[in-house]
Amino acid sequence: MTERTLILVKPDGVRRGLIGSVLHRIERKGYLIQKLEKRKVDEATLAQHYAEHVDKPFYPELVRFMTSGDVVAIIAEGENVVHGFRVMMGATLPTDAAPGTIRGDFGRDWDNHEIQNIVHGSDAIESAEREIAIWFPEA
Ligand code: IDP
Ligand code: MG
Repeated sequence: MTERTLILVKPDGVRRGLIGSVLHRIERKGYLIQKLEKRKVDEATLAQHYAEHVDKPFYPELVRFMTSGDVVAIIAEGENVVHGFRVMMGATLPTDAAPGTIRGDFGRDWDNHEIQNIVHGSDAIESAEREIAIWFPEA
């Protein structure tokens, strides 16, 4: 089976009208968009998705940010798409993210404790399958 990854356009990306820009980059890279849905995420789903971060000091801010508006959940498909999308995404901190990456081109620091970095992408094949089961149980 071809590799799949879970991508989220986070609430800042949706609010700023960047859904199309993110989709365009996924498609022009040659990856296939297999599933796509705009929705709100509740705290229980987020706790599953960010299981590795629930005990971190920044988690409350992360919840506030991720529940502040709609997100777009995407399954993208292609050879090496998990690593490939991480490369396209750029570093976690938008100010550090290289120009040419999604976070580097569209992100910046803002005057609060949130890291508003436009997108999420699974960090390994196992995380991708775990996250896909959370967001798209039928897939
Ligand atoms: P990643 O999204 O690049 O994989 P992670 O370290 O896994 O980065 O963190 C997940 C998400 O949690 C980040 O994308 C960011 O939105 C948020 N986050 C990470 N560290 C902090 C922090 O120190 N303060 C606020 N939010 C953070
Ligand atoms: Mg991560």
